Amino acid sequence: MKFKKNSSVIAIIMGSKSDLPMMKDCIDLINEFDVSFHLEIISAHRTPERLFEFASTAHENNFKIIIAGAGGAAHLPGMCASLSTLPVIGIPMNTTSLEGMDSLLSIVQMPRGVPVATVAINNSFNAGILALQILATNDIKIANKLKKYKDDLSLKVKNDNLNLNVSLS
Ligand code: RP5
Repeated sequence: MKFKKNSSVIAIIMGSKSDLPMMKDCIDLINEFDVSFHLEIISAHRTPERLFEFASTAHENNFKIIIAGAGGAAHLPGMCASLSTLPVIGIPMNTTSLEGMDSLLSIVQMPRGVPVATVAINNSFNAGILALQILATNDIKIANKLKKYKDDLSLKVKNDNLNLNVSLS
């Protein structure tokens, strides 16, 4: 598959269609921030040739960041990090009887020199936030939106405290 250069800033990939429900928070967030993305199922074990093609051309296809969700043996994010110089954010999926611990350890325990920025199990939302924060270092529009998002988080805690007092009285 060939991409139109400059068409997508973030590549969001996942190991299986069964990962899609867990990836939705990330996809919705990036949509909300109006950042273009490419979405694809790429399996490290079932479509290794496609993984190689995608990751080894991701930089020349002008992607800035790869977000990769995978469960079980979860080799997808790590192999992307091996094949590309782009920052890779890995999302461990809870898709097996080990409840995502297998994916977490597989994704986070990368060898020296080949990091994958790993978020919590199933926390694709944080993968989206981290990707946007990386882009915001060079994009004032995204930086301003993120500032507002953080301010809203803070405001929510303040309001929760006000409501705590109300519910105690
Ligand atoms: C991984 O195996 C996928 O990322 C998925 O989380 C898990 C199960 O995949 P399916 O058997 O549901 O396709 O490669």
